[in-house]
Order: sequence, then C-alpha cells, then structure tokens
Amino acid sequence: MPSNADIAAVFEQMAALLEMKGEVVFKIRAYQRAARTIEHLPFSIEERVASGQPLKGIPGIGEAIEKKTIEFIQTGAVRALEELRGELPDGVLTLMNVPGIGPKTAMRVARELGVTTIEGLEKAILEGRMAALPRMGEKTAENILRHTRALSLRTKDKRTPIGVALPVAEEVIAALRDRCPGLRKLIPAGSLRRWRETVGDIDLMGAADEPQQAIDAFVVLPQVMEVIGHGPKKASAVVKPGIQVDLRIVEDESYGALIQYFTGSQQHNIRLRDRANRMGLSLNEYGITDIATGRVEEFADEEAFYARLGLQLMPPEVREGVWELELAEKRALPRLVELGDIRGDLHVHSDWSDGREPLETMVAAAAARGYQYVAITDHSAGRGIANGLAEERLRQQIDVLRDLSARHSIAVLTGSEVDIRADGTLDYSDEMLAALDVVVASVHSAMGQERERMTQRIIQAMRHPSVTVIGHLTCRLLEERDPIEVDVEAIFQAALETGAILEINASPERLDLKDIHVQRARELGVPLVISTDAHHSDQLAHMRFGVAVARRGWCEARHILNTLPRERFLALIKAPKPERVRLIKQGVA
Ligand code: DGT
Ligand code: CA
Ligand code: CA
Ligand code: ZN
Repeated sequence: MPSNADIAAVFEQMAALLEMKGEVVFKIRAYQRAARTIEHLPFSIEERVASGQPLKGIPGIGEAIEKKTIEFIQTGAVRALEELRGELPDGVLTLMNVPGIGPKTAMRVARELGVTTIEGLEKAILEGRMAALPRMGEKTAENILRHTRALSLRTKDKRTPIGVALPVAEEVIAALRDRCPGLRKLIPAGSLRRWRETVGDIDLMGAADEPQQAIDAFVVLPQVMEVIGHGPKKASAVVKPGIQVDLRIVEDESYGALIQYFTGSQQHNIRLRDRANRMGLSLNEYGITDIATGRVEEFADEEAFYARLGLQLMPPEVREGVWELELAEKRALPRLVELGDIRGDLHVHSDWSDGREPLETMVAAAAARGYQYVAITDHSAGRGIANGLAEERLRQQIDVLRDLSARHSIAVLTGSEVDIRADGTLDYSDEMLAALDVVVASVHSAMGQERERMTQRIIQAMRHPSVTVIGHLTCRLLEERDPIEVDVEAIFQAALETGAILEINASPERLDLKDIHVQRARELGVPLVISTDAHHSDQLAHMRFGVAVARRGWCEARHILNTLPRERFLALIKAPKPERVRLIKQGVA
C-alpha cells in the first residue's frame, strides 16, 4: 500500500526529471505543488481512492495528477515516470541528493564526466575535472565538495526523529545563549517548530543587535562537527551526532517576518504568498512589500505579520498548507489542546516489569508534574523478555499501589499493559483484568499477521469488557520498524462501537497513533488519550511530543480524555462500556 509520502515522491521525481529535460516551468511547478500537497494531506490518498472518492477538488490535484496517482496505487508504477527515467543517464538522481546540485548540473556532470555516484563526484572534484567544466569554476566545485562531505557526516538520507532532534536543538540554543548575552531571541523554526515527527535539519532563528557575534559564536561551539557555510547573518553546520543546523540571526525589527518565513511549511508559505499577491503584496524573509510602491514593511512579531494579511496567528503545528488559512481568515481556528491541559498519564512502567525505577519514584514524579491521576501499567506475564508480572505479583502490586495512593494526593490507578495474544485473547484471566482500574491492551508479538487477521485480533481485544485503552496501535518504531498491517478505519469504527479508547503513544520513538490518524479519529469522534509509556520518570516529560501529535491532528482539549478532571475521568473509565459509549457520544470531555 503506497503511503502519501510514496505518492508524493513520484511527483517530486516527475518534476525533477522534467526540469532536467528543460520542460516548461508551469508543468514542473504543477508536479512540485502536487507532491507537497499530497505529502501533507491529513488523510490517506490510498484509502480515499479505495473508497471511490474523487481526488479532484483537493487543491493542486487536477485530472492528470489524479490519473497518475490511481495508476501508481493500482500498478505500483507510473509509465510516464518510467519513460522519463529511461531517457536519463545513470546516476543523475543520486547526484541531485547533493545540496547545490540541481537537475541541470546533475545532467552535465553525469553526461560530460560520466559520474554516477557521490564518491565519483568527489573524485572528479579533487582531480579538477569538475572545475574544468564550462560555467563551473573552482569555487562552485569546492562548495559542492563541502556539501558532499557534510552529507557523509550526516546520517545519510535518513530524517532525524524529533525525539533526537529537539534535545540537540535545545542544547545548541542553551550553549549559544550562554555565550551570547546579546542574543535576545532564539527558537527552532522549520519542521521542528511544526513538530513534524522527523526533521531533515534543524533551523534556528534569532534576534540580536549584532547578529555577526552570535553567528561567530555558533560556528565554534563544541557541538559543531563541520561548518558548511558562514556569513554575517547566517551559518550552517553539522552538529553532533550528525544533524545539520541552519542558523539565522536578524535585528529585532524583522524577527517576526524571519520566523514566519522559515517556519514554513513551504506549502503554507506558497498559499500565503498567493494570498498576499492578490492583496498587491509580496512576501519574503525580511517583511511584506507593497508591490505598487516597493515599500517594505517590517514585523517584529509573527502575529502582526499575519494580521497584515488579514489572518489570525496559526499554531506552527497546523501550518501545512491544507486548511489553516481558510480557518484563520474566518478567525475560526480552534484552541488546540496544550500540555497544561493534561491531567494524568495512563501508560507508565515501573521496575516491577521493564521500567527502570520503583513505583514510588514514578508516582512521585507524576504528582510533581501536577497530575491528578496516574496509572501504573506494567507488562503482563506472557512477555517473558519484559519481565512481565504473573497474576500473583500483579495482585501484590495492587496492594502496594493502594497504599501509595493513600499517601499521595494524586490518584494512583492500578493497571496493566496486557498483551493481545496472536489469537486476540488477553494475557490475564477475566477476573484479574476486572480488578484493575486501567487496562491498556497492546500487540507485542506475531506482528507479521496479515491485515484482516490483525484487525480482527485487535477488535476482539477492544470488545473485552475490561479493556480501557488500545496501546500504540500500529507498533511502529520511527525510522526503525514499519507499522503492522492493520485497517485503521475499521479500528476507529470499533472504538466508537465498543467504547475502547485509542492511545496517542507519546514516546518519541513511537508517536503512535500518528498525526494523520489522529486527524481522522478526531473527525469521527473516536475517544483518545495521550500517554507516555514512560519507563523512567524523566520520560513522563515525553508528554509534549504526544500533545504535539494531537495538535497536528487538530485536537482540542475536549477530544483528549485525559484532560478531564479526576472525578469525571474516573467516572468515565469505571463506567461499563455501553455506558461509556453513551457518555462519549454526548461529548464527555
Ligand atoms: P525539513 O527540514 O525537511 O524537515 O523541512 P522544513 O520545513 O524545515 O524545510 P527547510 O529546512 O528546507 O526550510 C525551512 C522553511 O523555510 C520551510 O518550511 C519553508 C521555508 N522555505 C525554505 N525554502 C523555501 C522556498 O524555496 N520557498 C518558500 N516559500 N519557503 C521556503
Ligand atoms: Ca528544516
Ligand atoms: Ca533548513
Ligand atoms: Zn507496549
């Protein structure tokens, strides 16, 4: 099943190949636009096509694109793309991965130097063959060499999970603030500020009276492994453990325009530019220009920038160029759920199973976060490897937790993360499960089952009267393990019928459900919670990643059940499931 990203890649390649052939610009742009739109759609194209709905009407998708999309979904290839590929010399697409090498240069290097790999390219540059090409020159060749070297330092071709990138960004920000007292503002922009699950690089934007000072301090930070570019107001470098950081610093007056532009997304900016053009204005990173008079207006903050275009300030998480501009124009943006709305964590492990800290530590840490409730959900017995609890041990744990609960103001809920076995049965007896406050049921084994069987397996667990939540539905590990094959739409329907709640697992290795799932769940009214799956008290702080996923899915607090105050939350999870279904339909949160 092709994902939206797979389909987007087809059109991205179409555009690149057409550009190499010297096709007319509007055709190239149309494919680029389609690629970006598809990549960021909040629903699955494949599922939409399967359900027989037309794609036309989605901005940027016309008849030609629709036909090719369907061809790709049905046959796994697009004939027009294959033909284009056949016309090109080997290696052209590889060469284009190097920043600074566009389609035209890639063509020339492949044709005239016979180079087809990055290594071959480096060799050609070192031997001076590259610089000898007409209209190339020493300096351009050297720049390209710098980029290929940075490429090999960077984790190749891999996007970096946000859970890795955000702490790196925070460390660089702290180090730079430390060394530059004159630095007034410094924040992440780009995909990191939009909280995409993975990022291509880290963009940092700041404001200072003397930008050059901050830039100079950046390039000599101990975190920096290699400097790629260094100017008066911007620099790029590869920092440990191999992530590129682009830094820009401006004076205060234009900080708002700067962060707006570099937060993107590109698709959001393109839509915004179209709007500005219709108002007789043009946009860039320095401000808003009146096209008639050429006068440039600067903006110190983003809110004023958007207000000038008649728009409400949009949270970065929804700036993907899909619907946010329409809502912002009508001043109808919802108030998205915030970290401060979360009142409890419902998926927490201790050293009784595979967690690393005692029950007391986990409970105290949850209380210290200001939560009103926390559920301890160690693994069930079947998981020999994760030191799962036999029923007898779980009964002991329940007693210990009762005791703990009495000594803390936070409500300590008893629970388990119980395995959903391959046949859909659960790993504890019905009596055991009935004794618990919160049962998170998850798949940890037989992950290769085919889709229909896997879907039925999970739905069977959802129907169990004691199952509260389905944990990490797709079992993916970001950039590491693919999701299991499961009919997410059928699971959502089952959630509505059974009253089983779906988890947004906030562990940055998982982020599961992911943003586009959450968007669909919200649309359907499927009950959701955000849980960390913490195995250490520090990991309770992962809640922010889950909240970001919910925000990217346009969730408000009322869509997330663990924003409910304690009494109402407890009443909900303790209600028999048919009653819970009724409460959820009423819009309980
Ligand atoms: P990434 O790094 O691949 O995860 O994604 P972004 O969104 O961080 O992209 P990046 O780092 O290439 O650029 C940061 C932002 O700068 C991007 O979201 C929008 C803006 N931007 C960059 N290049 C262009 C451009 O050519 N046109 C427009 N309109 N905006 C751009
Ligand atoms: Ca970026
Ligand atoms: Ca960048
Ligand atoms: Zn699990």
